[in-house]
Amino acid sequence: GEIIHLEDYRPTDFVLERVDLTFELDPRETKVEARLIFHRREGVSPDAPLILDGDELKMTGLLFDQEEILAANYDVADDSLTIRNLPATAPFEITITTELNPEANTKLMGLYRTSHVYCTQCEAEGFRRITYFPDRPDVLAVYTVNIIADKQTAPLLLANGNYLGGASMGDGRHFAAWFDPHPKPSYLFALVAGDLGVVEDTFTTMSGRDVALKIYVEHGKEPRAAYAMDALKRSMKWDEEVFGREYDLDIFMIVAVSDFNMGAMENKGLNVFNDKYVLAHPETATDADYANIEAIIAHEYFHNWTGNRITCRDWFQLCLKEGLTVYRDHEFSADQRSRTVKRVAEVRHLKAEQFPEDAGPLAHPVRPTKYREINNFYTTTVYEKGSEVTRMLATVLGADLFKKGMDLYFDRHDGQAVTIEDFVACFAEVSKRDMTQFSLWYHQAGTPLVTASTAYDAAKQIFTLSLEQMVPPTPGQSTKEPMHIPLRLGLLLEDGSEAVLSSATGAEVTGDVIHLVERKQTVTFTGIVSRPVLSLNRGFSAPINLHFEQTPADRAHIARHESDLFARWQALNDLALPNLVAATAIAREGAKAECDRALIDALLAAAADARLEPAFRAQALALPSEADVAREIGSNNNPDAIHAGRQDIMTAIAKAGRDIFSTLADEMVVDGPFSPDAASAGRRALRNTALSYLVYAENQPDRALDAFKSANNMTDLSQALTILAHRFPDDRKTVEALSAFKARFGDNALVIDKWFTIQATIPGADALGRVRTLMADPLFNSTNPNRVRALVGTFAFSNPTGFNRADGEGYRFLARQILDIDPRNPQLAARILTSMRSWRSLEDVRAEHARNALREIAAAPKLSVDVSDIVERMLK
Ligand code: HT7
Ligand code: ZN
Repeated sequence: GEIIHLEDYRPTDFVLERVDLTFELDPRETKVEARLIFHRREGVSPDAPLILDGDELKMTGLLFDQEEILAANYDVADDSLTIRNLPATAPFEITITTELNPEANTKLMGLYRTSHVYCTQCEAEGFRRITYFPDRPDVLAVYTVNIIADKQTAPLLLANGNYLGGASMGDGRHFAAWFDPHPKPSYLFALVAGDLGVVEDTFTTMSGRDVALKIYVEHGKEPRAAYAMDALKRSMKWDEEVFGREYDLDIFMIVAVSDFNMGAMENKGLNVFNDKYVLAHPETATDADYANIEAIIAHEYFHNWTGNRITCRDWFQLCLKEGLTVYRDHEFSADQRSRTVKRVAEVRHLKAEQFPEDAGPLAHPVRPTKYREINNFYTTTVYEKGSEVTRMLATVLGADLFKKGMDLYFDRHDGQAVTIEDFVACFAEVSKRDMTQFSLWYHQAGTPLVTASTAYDAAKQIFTLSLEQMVPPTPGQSTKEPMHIPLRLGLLLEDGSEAVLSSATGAEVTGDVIHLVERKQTVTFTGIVSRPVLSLNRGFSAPINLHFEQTPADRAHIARHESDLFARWQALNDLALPNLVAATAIAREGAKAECDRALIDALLAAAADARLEPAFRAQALALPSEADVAREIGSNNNPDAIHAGRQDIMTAIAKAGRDIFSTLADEMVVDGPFSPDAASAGRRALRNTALSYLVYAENQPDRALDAFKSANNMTDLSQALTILAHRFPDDRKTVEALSAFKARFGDNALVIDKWFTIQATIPGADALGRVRTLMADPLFNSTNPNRVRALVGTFAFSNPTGFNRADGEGYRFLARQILDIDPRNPQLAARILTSMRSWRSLEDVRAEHARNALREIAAAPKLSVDVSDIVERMLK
């Protein structure tokens, strides 16, 4: 695992023209023949050898133009194949035969087996585990794929592109041939074979072409794919309407598999999904599951244009496809559901996941310049911050120019493998703006801190806003340049109206956006008739930390009167955080915390405001999480104190709002058959939030138990069980509810994952014992990534008090788990290990234990590059 640098990029010496693959599938002895047609790139030395990538390959044949190659003319190693003395100009064919053992492939990269289905995962560097190949995204070729397999066990043979034909072979086997006319990089290759059920539909594109849509799932689960199919059709329509993008093959297929390292994969015409993001039924899927399915189906579909038609020149450009595609799926969900509620959820997620990454040892730019293991760069920085940067591009340019820039990008770069610079150049060109400073968002890591202060001169009717930005140092980047930070704002006047911002000096102001471009900038607004309340960073227009001392009264004013509803949520959040921080300090002293009346009043006003949609009210009532509080405190953290303080505040709000919550619990009952639509989901969310507060107020389990017994959908059922388990873990009623749930859903792995997760997140020092017991449960399976994430992953990521036990046992447990998982599935091990990314912000005793656990991992023999890369960066 040596370090790869962006500056070392150069194109390949040989151009790949065509790829012909033949797979003879067998669970343990699969034969792959790859026929590759190359020619030497113009200007490349005639001595230059052809060097192909490989990974754990066994080669059984090698031909040059169908003739055997002299041993002197090639070198084969585990990770590369070098062929010398190749033609100077003429095209030539290399035929490589390899033998694979799909069943033994536990890394889930390359060709593997999952529940008797053959499937592939090639991003980022999995194709080299199938055959020797120039396995990099800037090598685009047209593929023909022949698949031969046992007809009985693999009646279904799928690959990218359009179906050419197939037939029986007389020996119990059959074959199918596929042709993908769109040149693609190897990471988008896919093959699936097995015995699956299918849901079929069609979509007529905007130019009138019919596209066959197929979703393949385990037999018997077809009805559970109906929602995914609906989401797919809506995605296809939306991409036509909003981005003008039409689908480009005769068929679009999705296959759901139960062993998968990530959410899903956008292989050309043949997406492969973690079944968690396809299968849904009211009795087994929560509203959050439905929303995730919709978002991920859309995300992978949108990749067809942002990722597949236009792909990345190299893996440093990963955000070119991921950040942009996340932005597109966010916009899709915002259009399909409630824009404000979606934005709140996005910002919550960004702050919970990306901000800690950007503030810790794993911080890296959205467009990194070096990596040891590319799998470790599928990060929330590349994805979510990458999406925010795209959003800012739209904010800086305005909707029309952003659209023009996107159109130019699609037009100019279709069929190419390009860079972030190519992307940004399209927007510079259409807007005639110099985007150099803006591009720092791609290159400088760290969350900028913006400090704001204000002054109002009533006599002159002048309002001054002073802004200062600071980008904190991050690994490898000690000093930073000032960034271009687009801040949307509103000046709310006493009478509830808003000041017009047209007369600003000291900064460029377009509409309600201030462009902060200097380290320090003072903006003056004239004609402001009364002291305004400043609402800054509306809609979270920039992914920054904002430091602005604002009175609780002003925050409450925003929470009540802002026309931007996101800003109202933000104000409630800003009101709550200081209370939670203060409560932590008090809890640390062993005392009980009080809650400010201003916070209680503002929260309850939002809760009772029938003009606000229920989903928004639920978000308003959801206090910042314990992790949010830890981030706000920043250092010397004691998770037990944070937890205790937050419980006190929750209880205070619950007691004060008892009547309101009781009314909401009655009012928000959703009648009629279950529907996953956003409005119904919002009512369920508000009702369950109200229930949770009522249980805090009452401090006894009966209400949650009733909800558990009367629930007729998975959202209500799992929420009730969560309340019971988290608040009364040892109560007999909880124990009974947990075993009733297990008995009812024991045959549904995705639901049992919820059962694991609910118990893995029960707060307190006993959590570890519970997790250990659950690992011994027959329903647990340490080779299935979903199971491991549901139990071990959520314990480490989402149980702050349980995982960060003062005696360090949580960290020692995780270290052992990482070392156990790593040899089987390094990607999974490395990802779960990132749960320790904020270890330095803990108080000394805990940090010391965490460091020791990390050192134990680092010292282990035979670590994967994945894990060693993460652990070394975390200890640096
Ligand atoms: N582009 C896909 C990334 C992905 C992946 C990466 C590494 C290892 C396994 C993987 N499975 C999927 C998913 C996406 O962003 O759409
Ligand atoms: Zn993606």
